Amino acid sequence: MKLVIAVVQDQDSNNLSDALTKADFRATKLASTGGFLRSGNTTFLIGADSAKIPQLLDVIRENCRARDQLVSPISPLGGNADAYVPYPVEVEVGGATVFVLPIEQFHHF
Ligand code: 2BA
Repeated sequence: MKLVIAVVQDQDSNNLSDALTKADFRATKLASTGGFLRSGNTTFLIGADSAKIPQLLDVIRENCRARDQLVSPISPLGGNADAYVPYPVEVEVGGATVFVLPIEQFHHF
């Protein structure tokens, strides 16, 4: 068994929830915040049989798409202004950031 942790954009989280339920995967959704953009995203915890991980990755891939997002830089209060970029910068936020971890034990009481 594996634990899959998937960080996805909020816009994709409902579609992904529906698709996971349809494909018979069980998941927990957590509200999270990206460390770089400091805006909301959604983290899914999904426990699944090792043999079903390729299918699970397909479901995530099919329901999460990359988007460009503008980042407004924070002005350097008292810091070094030399490297400060005063205009918004566009970054591509991925479809999904996925970690697959081994599970030592699983209990469901
Ligand atoms: P954020 O940290 O808000 O990052 C949003 C997007 O900003 C990233 O998209 C990436 O394109 C860009 N970015 C992040 N850090 C950067 C940096 N130091 N310099 C330049 N650009 C940077 P994604 O890579 O698709 O990541 C989407 C979200 O997935 C992240 O939101 C974060 O919440 C999570 N994430 C990504 N990599 C992670 C990791 N190694 N560990 C934990 N969470 C991660």
